[in-house]
Amino acid sequence: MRLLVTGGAGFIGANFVHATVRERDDVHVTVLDAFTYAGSRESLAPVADDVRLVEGDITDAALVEKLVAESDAVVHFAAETHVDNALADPEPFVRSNVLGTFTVLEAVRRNSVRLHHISTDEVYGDLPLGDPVRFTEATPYNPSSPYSSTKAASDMLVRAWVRSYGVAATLSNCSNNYGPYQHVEKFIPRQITNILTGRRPRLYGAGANVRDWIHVEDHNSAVWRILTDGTIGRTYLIGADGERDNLTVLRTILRLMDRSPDDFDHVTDRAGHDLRYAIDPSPLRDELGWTPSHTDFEAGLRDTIAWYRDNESWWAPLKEAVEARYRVREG
Ligand code: NAD
Ligand code: TDX
Repeated sequence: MRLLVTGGAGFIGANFVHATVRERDDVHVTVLDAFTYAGSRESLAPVADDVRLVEGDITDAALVEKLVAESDAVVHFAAETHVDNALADPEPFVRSNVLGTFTVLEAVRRNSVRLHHISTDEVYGDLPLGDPVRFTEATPYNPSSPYSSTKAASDMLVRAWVRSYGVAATLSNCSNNYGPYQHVEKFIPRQITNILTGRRPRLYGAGANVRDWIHVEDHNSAVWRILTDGTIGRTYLIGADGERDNLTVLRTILRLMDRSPDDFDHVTDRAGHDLRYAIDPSPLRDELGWTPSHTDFEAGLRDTIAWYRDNESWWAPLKEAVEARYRVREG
C-alpha cells in the first residue's frame, strides 16, 4: 500500500509513521507536512530512511493532487491544533483545517483514493461535570472554540463528500492524546518541561475540567483498524476510558517527579473553557474488536516523563518561545 500521511511531522502523525514503519512492511509512507511551528524533522529522524518526506502545504492543490494520485490511501492528520492559539489568532485554523481538508477531499475525489480523516471529540462541545453521559457518534455537533469549530467544519465537508460524490472516507473523533513527541505548548508536556526547567506548572482556573486521556499509540492502532476494517462513511469515536480532571493529572505528574502536591500556580482560565470531554468507544470495540493496550494511565505518564527527561534536545529549543507566548496570555 502507498500511504500518504498529512501532518506526519506532528505529534500524533509522527507516532503513526513510526508505528507503521515498525509494524507494516508492506506499506510505503509519504509524509506531506508544512513544518509549521508544530512540525518537526527530528520527530521523523528515526524513520528518515524508511519514508518519503515532502515539505508542502495541504492547501497547495497542485501538490496535493500529485501526491494523492500516487497513493492508494490518505490518512489526514494535518491541522492547526492548539485551542489557546486559535483564541489568539483563528485565521490559520480556518485556512489549514477547513480549506486544507477541502483540498485533500477534492484530490481524493478526483483520484478515487481512500481517505481516513482524523478529528477530535471537541466537535461535540462539552459535557457537564459529574454526569455519566458520554459522547457517541449520534451526539449533535456543538463546537465551542475557533479550533473545534474548524475541525467540525472539516468533518462536515468529509461527510458531504461521501454522500454527494461517493468519496471512500471514514472519520474518527478521538479524545486527548498523550505520549512522546507532543509539543510543549500542550498541557501534559508543558507541565513536565516546566518542572524540568525549574518553572512552576500552570493550571487554568481551578483545574476541575475533565479530559479523557488516551495514549497516542492506542489512538494510532485504532486508526489502522478503521483504515483496514472500517465501514465507508462511518464515524468512529476513539477513547480509552481515561477521564481525569486537570488537577488530578497535574498532581500525578508532581508526585511522579518528586514535587510537593501544591508546587504549582493557578493562572487565568481559558476563555470558553470546555468543562468535560468523555468518549463512549463501544462501537469501535464491539464492531471492530479494537482494544487499547496502554490501560494504566500512571504507567503511561511515567514513561512520558522519562521520554521528556531523555529527549531534552527535542523540546528545549521550543520551550522559551512557548512560555513567552503564554506570558502574554497569563500576565
Ligand atoms: P500537531 O499540532 O502536533 O501537528 C500538526 C502537524 O500538521 C504539524 O506537523 C504541522 O506542521 C502540520 N500542518 C499544520 N498545518 C498544515 C498545513 N496547512 N499543511 C501541511 N501540514 C500542516 O497536532 P497533533 O496533536 O498531532 O494532531 C494531529 C491531528 O489529530 C489533528 O487533526 C488534530 O485535530 C487531531 N487530534 C488531536 C488530538 C490531541 O490530543 N492532540 C486529539 C484528537 C484529535
Ligand atoms: O498550561 C496549561 N494549563 C492547563 O490547565 C494548558 C496548556 C492547558 N491546561 C488545561 C486546558 C485543558 O482543560 O488542560 C487541559 C488540556 O489542555 P490542552 O493540552 O490545550 O488540550 P485541549 O484543549 O483539551 O485539546 C487537546 O485535545 C483535543 C488538543 O490540543 C486538541 O488538538 C485535541 O483535538
